[in-house]
Amino acid sequence: MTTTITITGAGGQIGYALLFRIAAGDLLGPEEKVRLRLLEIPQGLGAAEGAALELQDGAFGLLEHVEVTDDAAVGFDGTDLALLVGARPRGPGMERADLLAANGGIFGPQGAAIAANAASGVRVTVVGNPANTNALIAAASADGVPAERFTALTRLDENRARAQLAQTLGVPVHTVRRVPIWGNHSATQFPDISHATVGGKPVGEALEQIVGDVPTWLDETFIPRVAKRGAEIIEVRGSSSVASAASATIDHVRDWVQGTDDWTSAGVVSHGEYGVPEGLISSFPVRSVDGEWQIVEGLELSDWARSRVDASVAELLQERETVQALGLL
Ligand code: NAX
Repeated sequence: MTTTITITGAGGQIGYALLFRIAAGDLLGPEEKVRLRLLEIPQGLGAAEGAALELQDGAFGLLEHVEVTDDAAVGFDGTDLALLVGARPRGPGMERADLLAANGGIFGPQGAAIAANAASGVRVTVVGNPANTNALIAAASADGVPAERFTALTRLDENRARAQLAQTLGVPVHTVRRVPIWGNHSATQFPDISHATVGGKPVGEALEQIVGDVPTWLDETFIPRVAKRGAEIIEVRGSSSVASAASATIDHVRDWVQGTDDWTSAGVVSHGEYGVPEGLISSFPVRSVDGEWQIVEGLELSDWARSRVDASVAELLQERETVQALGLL
């Protein structure tokens, strides 16, 4: 079988890191052939075309076809998986409302183009920031496509949180499970360790032995470190997260398509779960079952955790109000 995958912003950094992982079979496994559509704006076409030449030179057995375009109708034609990476970055002096407006001008038309051209079972993953609200705008513009097919990437935040916890505990990262991100992919996000396990056991006691006062450690060390990891990478590397963001995108889409054996995190549409207002695209603990994300329900939230979730959801609501006032919803 062959899957058609569209990557917007394919001429950018994350796009470049994603393309070769996908062509190598990291997303859909060693049996599934892929057809890639690289959608760019005119200024980015050269970089995307160069990447396409390199893909050719990679001689990937699974790569059936690569097409580079700046026409959304062509870019999303028959697509099964749309990875919306290209976005308008925040410029100097740009207010948050300006940023939301500029991105609304990208994600609204892309949502409409997906509805008009993509395969009927299309799954959309928004990476470009502000990812949750961009996904909301795209979903609202995609008449006839269920909102459940539009998701925002928060897996990088979860991977960062699991890695920090593993490092603190001195255990391999794969043994750390159930560290969901709640809310917005922003500084207000809430990486939640209340249900986390290490090797199948709750982390509580082991963590207390190492860090002492766990609540203080969460407030002062863990949560700020995870939420500000992007800034830390920029400071150390001199450039934003690229390969880790591409890797998290692969994790998200692979799990969505192939299923999960435990919880993970994704920005998905709320139907009112945990009191998150209906229609918002918020990060939740999720499982993927039969190709669909399901929110893990019934988890206890302490008053402290509740206030953290509420603060991030309040930010999402504010973003929704701003884009509504701009006429983008
Ligand atoms: P780059 O600036 O390297 O690449 C962006 C590319 O998008 C450029 O080639 C540009 O020409 C293209 N583009 C812009 N508007 C477009 C449009 N309307 N249609 C198609 N292509 C368009 O940025 P990069 O480092 O690749 O980051 C991409 C996005 O990911 C940014 O918005 C960034 O903030 C976001 N991130 C999101 C993360 C997440 O966890 N959700 C983490 C990583 C990253 O920060």
